Amino acid sequence: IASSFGKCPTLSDAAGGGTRSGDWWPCQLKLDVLRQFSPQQNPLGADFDYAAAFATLDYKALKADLKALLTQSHPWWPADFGHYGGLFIRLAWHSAGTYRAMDGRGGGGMGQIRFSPLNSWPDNGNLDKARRLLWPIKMKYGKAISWADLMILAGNVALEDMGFPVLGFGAGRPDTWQSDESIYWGSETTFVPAGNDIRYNGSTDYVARATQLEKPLAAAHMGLIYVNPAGPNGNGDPKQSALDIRTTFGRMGMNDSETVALIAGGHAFGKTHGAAAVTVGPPPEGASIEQQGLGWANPFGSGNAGDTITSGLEVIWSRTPTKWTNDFLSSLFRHNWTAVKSPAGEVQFEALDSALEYPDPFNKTFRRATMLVSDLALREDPIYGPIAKAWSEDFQALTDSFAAAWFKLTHRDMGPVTRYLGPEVPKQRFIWQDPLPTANYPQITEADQANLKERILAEKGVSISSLVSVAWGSASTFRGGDKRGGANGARIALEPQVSWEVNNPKQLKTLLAALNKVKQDFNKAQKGGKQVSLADLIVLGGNAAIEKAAAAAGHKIAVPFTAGRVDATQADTDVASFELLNPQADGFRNYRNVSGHVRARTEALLVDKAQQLTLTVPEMTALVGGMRALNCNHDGSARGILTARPGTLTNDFFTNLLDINTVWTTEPGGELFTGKDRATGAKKWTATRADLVFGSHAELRAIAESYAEAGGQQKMVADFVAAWAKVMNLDRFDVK
Ligand code: HEB
Repeated sequence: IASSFGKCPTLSDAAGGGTRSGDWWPCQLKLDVLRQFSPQQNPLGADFDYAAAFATLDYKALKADLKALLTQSHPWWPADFGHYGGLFIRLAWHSAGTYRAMDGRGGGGMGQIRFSPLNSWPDNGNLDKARRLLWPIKMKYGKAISWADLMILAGNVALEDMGFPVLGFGAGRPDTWQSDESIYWGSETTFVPAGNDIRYNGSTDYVARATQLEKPLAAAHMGLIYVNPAGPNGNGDPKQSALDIRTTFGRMGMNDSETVALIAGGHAFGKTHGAAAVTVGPPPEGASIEQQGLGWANPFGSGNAGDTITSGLEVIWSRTPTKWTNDFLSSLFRHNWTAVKSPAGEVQFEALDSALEYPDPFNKTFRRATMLVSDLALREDPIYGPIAKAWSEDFQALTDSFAAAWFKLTHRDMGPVTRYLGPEVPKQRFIWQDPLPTANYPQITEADQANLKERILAEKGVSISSLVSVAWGSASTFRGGDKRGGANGARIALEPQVSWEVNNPKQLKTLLAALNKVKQDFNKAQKGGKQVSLADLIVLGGNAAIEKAAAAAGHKIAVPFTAGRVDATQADTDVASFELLNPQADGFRNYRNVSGHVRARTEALLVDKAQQLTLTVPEMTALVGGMRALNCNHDGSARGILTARPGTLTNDFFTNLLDINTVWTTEPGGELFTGKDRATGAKKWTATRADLVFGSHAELRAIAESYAEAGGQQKMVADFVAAWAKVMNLDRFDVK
């Protein structure tokens, strides 16, 4: 693959063919990630409201249809053991399992497994068949159920039908209609198992490297959901497999017992497929047109049923592969295991001491017990071992742990519980949901808001730039990937955010003290029980400052505000998990953590942050211009503050950046720049890459021009305010 990598053998002179801009200049800053999922691309319409469509769904009927499908074996893809349960659990798990806690991207929340590269990852082999089996049901219920929800629900119904007590199901995953190109899946140009693992810097020291997996990746190889089932690079070593499992499951936010629960729970069902040493056809994305989106055509025997080749491993874990029992774990500890080869030649384990009592899926014969190398990891690892052993003798404990871990796995990327839909949302709240209290008191009125804004601006030690910086710091932790973060909860006043360098803790604490005073005074004075939260005051303070700064530039504007935010408690805030929201860089506040990410360029990190904030290219541009005008650098530095009147909402950043009379030179390191007067050589400005990119990148410069030219000032203020209000409300899933 490597020599032809990136090249299509069929030349095209149509529809985007030929040598493109990105081929000539592959290092160009890529803005495309900010142009994804535009409403115009949604065939259901720009105004499609999934929650409203879901409300019309006959949920019971849908579940009954899914249940019936499980045991209706279709001859084109017959069900193992007469039950598709294992296949659908694997579909749900592989949908959700790409989630990475570090950047919140991946996961099942957008139905991305339908698109490349995921639809064609080697690890997702034959899940195309699982989706085709679901198609008649999707077709029947139409837009009332998204693919993203349907794939997870199918796993849940499969578990229920096989006797497992799931905790519940929250729907609410609207579909996307294209591949999400914002996700960094790694830099390798080959899929597992041929990987030259760039993510491990090429290291084959499987002990040392396990903890050094490139961030934010959560898979051991390109093309895998987590780890190679046959051990690191297929080396057959269960103990080393455990190290990879710990790192990768840890990267998705699972601890040791959650990890054991997930693997032991999942592999209680179904089987693996490696009937013969035959190479299957290309995956869906590389398959020929007449295959209609199916891939991995299997030339062996019937090509399906007992002749199926998926992973190339041939394992039956349990004597009861279609029932929830403890047979997987009890078998794991009951038997002695010997390394053998699957019919396809892959390393796996077999219990030579086992009776022939593990059922063949089709021919009514029985086999000996078998396990994957990665399953043996649960027995041989010194931490997993005791957990798994205890559960092998305590079925209830395994059941409870798997139920909780499965619910977390499948809902982790959905954000606040206010996004969950449907009749099966569990009442129980979990710390990983970043819980918020409910506001059961009357909200502040518009008159209150006006008074509060005046009060805030009158506080001692409060400045325009501190108000705007703190409101930005509060709201801009939001990540579109998993909908975590945001201004609601005022977690910027709690650990760890209150101590983050990017938040300028000293300035932050001063401002929080002032806002808390305003909060107390207001709430004490209320007779009708009305209250204001710190979270609302932080946003209101930012808005007040922007209105004042716009007025100073001659613009009378009102920044939209929606009250109703609440204040979280420290006890409801998982510090380690929130630390993952600490930005590597925040170009909007000219911040870059130099000890953090080493490879990405500063301007790429700005675009990455803008993508998390679901911004368009013009929104990102207007926000940077405005934040510079408002003097909002995290450290109060003058970098990129290209204005003689900082704290006034002007378009000065753009007019001065585009001024031909300034000549820019690089400081050593390539991160900082000095702007001098072309004629006199006098030093005028300093700036970072997150500033100068708006003059150097042709498309960004084009937008910068639109803010610098005649009428640009007006436009800049309007666009800044709209984008600002959008960011402040990114997490307000509680508001219709
Ligand atoms: Fe699994 C299957 C691996 C985890 C669930 N897996 C499977 C297979 C393999 C695996 C290789 C086979 C495929 C074929 O077909 O061939 N896993 C694995 C690994 C891991 C896992 C390596 C990590 C360690 N799983 C898991 C989890 C879950 C699961 C976590 C859930 C929860 N799986 C599963 C199922 C199945 C599988 C259910 C079966 C499917 C059927 O039956 O089809």
